Amino acid sequence: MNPDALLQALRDAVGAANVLTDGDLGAYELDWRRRWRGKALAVVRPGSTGEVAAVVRACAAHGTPLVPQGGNTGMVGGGVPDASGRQVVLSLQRMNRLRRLDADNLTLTVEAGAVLQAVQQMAREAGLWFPLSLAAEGSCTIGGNLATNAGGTQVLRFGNARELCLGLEVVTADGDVWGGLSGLRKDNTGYDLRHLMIGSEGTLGVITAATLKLFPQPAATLTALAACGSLADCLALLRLARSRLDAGLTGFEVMERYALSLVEKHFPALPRPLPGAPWTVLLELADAEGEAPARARLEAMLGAALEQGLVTDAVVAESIAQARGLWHLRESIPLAQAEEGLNIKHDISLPVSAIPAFCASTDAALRAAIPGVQLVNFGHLGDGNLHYNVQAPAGADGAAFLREREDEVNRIVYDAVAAHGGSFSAEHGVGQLKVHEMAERKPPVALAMMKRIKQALDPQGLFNPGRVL
Ligand code: FAD
Ligand code: 2HG
Ligand code: ZN
Repeated sequence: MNPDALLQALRDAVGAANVLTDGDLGAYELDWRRRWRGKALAVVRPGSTGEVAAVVRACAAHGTPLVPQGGNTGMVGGGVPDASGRQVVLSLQRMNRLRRLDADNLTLTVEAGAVLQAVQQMAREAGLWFPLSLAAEGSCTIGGNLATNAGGTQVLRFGNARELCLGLEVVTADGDVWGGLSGLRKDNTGYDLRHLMIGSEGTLGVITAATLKLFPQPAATLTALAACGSLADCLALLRLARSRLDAGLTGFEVMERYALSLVEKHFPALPRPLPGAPWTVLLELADAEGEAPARARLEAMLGAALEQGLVTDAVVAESIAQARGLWHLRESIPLAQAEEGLNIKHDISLPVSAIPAFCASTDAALRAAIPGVQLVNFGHLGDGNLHYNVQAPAGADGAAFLREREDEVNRIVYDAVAAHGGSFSAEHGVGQLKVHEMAERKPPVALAMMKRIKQALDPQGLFNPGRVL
């Protein structure tokens, strides 16, 4: 590689002002959790698909790897460069335009760097709804959401980002543009390249635009908080909510007491209804019938749960502001953890029925191995997805704990996940965090097929090397 010649080719491709090499590149080089700090040769900010293709061709000609990056909110270190100083960060942030909104087709076509919240707003302005929602929505991009197949809080009803995408535009490792921006709901013409790209974490191509599914806005959305004595009771409440609210149930989140105590510690101004419960459930109901019947159904369901002893107390938000406050509590957990310091993250999925037994035995195994260990357990119970994060004993340094105990803790947690038929990555992806788990725990035949796909689509290893596989 001749760095000067490459930098000149990149300047020719996107204009000198959009090739950053000097000054503080920290925002592009350090991940959201502050766990991985890399060093980029340059950060390139193309403004169009043609410019992305030109950047890819320039990097290919110089044998220089590219790391696609959206909002840099990923949890697994997939969007930051390594420490070599030889990788180029390809930031999609300037590509954030709305291309087309087709209200009859219920689709929205948008560039990959559009921030998720802006995409939601574009849909809302047309009287429609894009339901993908997660706490990072103010800064994550739709390209990053699709590259990681993000989950979030509405998966129960609408599925992961994958289910919300009908078409993609992608720049390939040859610098070609695949124009797959279909708004079709049916198209069985060979292999589904869209689904291959979604969840590939920037290792197979650069997503430059997407056609997304929209939905009618619900007539009413209601949010409730319920206090439960145990995880088994949360599960019984989920069963009841599903049977009484059916497809209206859009969110079912759980938070263990310690997770909420971190929010209380770091954000003491947030109102905290139902304090002290061992487990707190956040439920959301989106209903086409309207506010009054929806409220009646939700209150009747919670009343039945109280009678059956599944919940000890519950509140239904009376206003949009109150509902936002309840969600704010839940969405502050990742931020409160970040304030507390590094912990050992596990984004796991299990059959929902296996979750209480998994937690009982794994909590006990961890407490036996590490006296005083603290568990930050919360997540999307309705999807069988827990954020089962392991934090150092009180007073111990988080970074040192991570360094010294991560392998041991991961073995305990991931062996238990496997024994219960679960997955070591539910929604955050593999990135650089779980490459070891992929090699060790993914079936060899699946790994071999993935490696062949990677080799076929990116023979030079240009896109995000060392990530995922
Ligand atoms: P980045 O972090 O920039 O990149 C993520 C990965 O995608 C990298 O491997 C990168 O190379 C690749 N990539 C990015 N853009 C492109 C592109 N255009 N083409 C090809 N590859 C690309 N995740 C969930 O699933 N559910 C949650 O509930 C959730 N909550 C979160 C809450 C907080 C507070 C935070 C900080 C993160 C949360 N996340 C969650 C993780 C993260 O927000 C998501 O993974 C998000 O989808 C990443 O989007 P991004 O634009 O920030 O991607
Ligand atoms: C969430 O659901 C995110 O809030 C973050 O996926 C999870 O902080 C985490 O471990
Ligand atoms: Zn999550």
